[in-house]
Amino acid sequence: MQLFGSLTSPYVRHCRIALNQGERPWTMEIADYAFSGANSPTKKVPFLKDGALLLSDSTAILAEVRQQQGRDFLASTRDWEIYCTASTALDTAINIYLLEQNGVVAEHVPYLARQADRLSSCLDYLESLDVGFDASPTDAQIRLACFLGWGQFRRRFEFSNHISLTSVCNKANQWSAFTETAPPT
Ligand SMILES: N[C@@H](CCC(=O)N[C@@H](CS)C(=O)NCC(=O)O)C(=O)O
Repeated sequence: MQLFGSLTSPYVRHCRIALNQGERPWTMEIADYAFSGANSPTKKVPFLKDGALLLSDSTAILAEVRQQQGRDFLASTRDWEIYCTASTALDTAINIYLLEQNGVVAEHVPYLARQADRLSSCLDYLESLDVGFDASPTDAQIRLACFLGWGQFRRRFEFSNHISLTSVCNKANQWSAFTETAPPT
């Protein structure tokens, strides 16, 4: 089983955590922009190859990995809501980041102002859900921690005034499966 991606991607990080929790051997293959563009239909990372099987989105990868492990992926509607909201916030933050790297300034584009608003309202909403971070965290909690960790790593957004989100981050940073997959500094 081969996971293709970068060591800085929060989606790849979530998949690495899940794969490390299982027994099956797997390898991490570093894929740059050009490689993912040529080898994945989504032109994104992560993607996974397992024999003839190709999975090109972290959610499909996680569903498959958890099924192979005999574990729940997202066991409740509340878990889905947390996972999807954290993923939307992450997509939004990364979209703004990549556009800025390409010279697009958010204030000059109305849709990007909406994206910035979306990121802010998702942070407030996730705070209100009081998600927590268990000793054996759910994939909803892991996704939220990967999102917040990426925001801190890239200094893309601030949530120190969000008590519940700060607590998720602090607890995740005491979990070895999370710290072992931290982006390289
Ligand atoms: N929905 C995808 C999102 C993956 C994603 O956005 N990956 C970023 C890296 S963190 C990427 O490869 N972006 C390249 C691009 O947008 O061209 C998933 O969950 O796997």
